[in-house]
Amino acid sequence: MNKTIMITGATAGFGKAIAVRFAKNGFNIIITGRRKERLNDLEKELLSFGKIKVLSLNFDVRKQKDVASVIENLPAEWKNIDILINNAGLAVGLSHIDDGVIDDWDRMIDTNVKGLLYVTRAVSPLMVKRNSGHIFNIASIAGKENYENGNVYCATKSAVDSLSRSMRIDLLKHNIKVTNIAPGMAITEFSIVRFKGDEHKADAVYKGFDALTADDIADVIYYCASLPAHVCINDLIITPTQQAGVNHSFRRT
Ligand code: NDP
Ligand code: 8X3
Repeated sequence: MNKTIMITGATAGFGKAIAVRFAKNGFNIIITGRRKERLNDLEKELLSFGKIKVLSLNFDVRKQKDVASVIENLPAEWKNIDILINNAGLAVGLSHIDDGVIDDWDRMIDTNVKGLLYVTRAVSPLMVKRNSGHIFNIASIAGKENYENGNVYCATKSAVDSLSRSMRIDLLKHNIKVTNIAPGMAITEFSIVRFKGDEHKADAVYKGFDALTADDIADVIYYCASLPAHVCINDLIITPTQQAGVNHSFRRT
């Protein structure tokens, strides 16, 4: 029988690449996100890979009641979630703390921290019930180190790191693995979102630089998910070869 993976934020970037990687390897996939059209297109693409099932769930992780209701109302056959990828997240803006944009702060905290908690609160009891599961939290190197103007984004990703450690402790007796993934710079829609649609600024982030791709992260996650039942990778930092931390990158001129 196929295993089931649920991925938050599957309409772009890491989430989409993870969905494709697992679909090609015979998993049934639950894809989620706010952009319905993109979910529809991805559902078609995933189904084209063969004998798998795909369920699209259109919701905003910041809306706790919606998250709870969508998971509670899952058809029985979809309640056996083997892997949850808490991936939906974003950075919005770059500014010093004394000049921060409150709405940007709220969006990051509500999505990256509270949204991840709402989804985990809804899905983890299904795993506890089955005494089995694997939760991946997509954190960031920005949660391990801080950079100027990154204040609130860095704080949300430090919170994800911390929650991964707590989840591992709390879910230990239920045989649930928790893996924290901390990528460095990767080309996705991340910078376009951070710069609120300014593609020129977004492109400059990756100039002279071989950034990670979403497929690189999907490969790493697939590897972690493929290990024997008694092996759990707790925390992984993955950077491009040209990056040694949030403040140390080598760029070709
Ligand atoms: P993208 O912008 O390409 O994808 C982000 C995904 O998150 C989209 O599918 C988006 O879907 C979803 N999302 C955002 N807000 C919400 C919401 N409120 N409710 C539901 N879904 C939401 O970025 P990445 O793939 O790069 O980012 C994925 C994760 O990786 C994020 O947590 C990010 O912080 C983290 N990360 C990214 C790095 C990078 O350099 N790219 C490095 C380290 C970590 P939709 O808009 O349709 O809702
Ligand atoms: C994204 C990585 O360094 O751009 O989480 O903040 S960074």
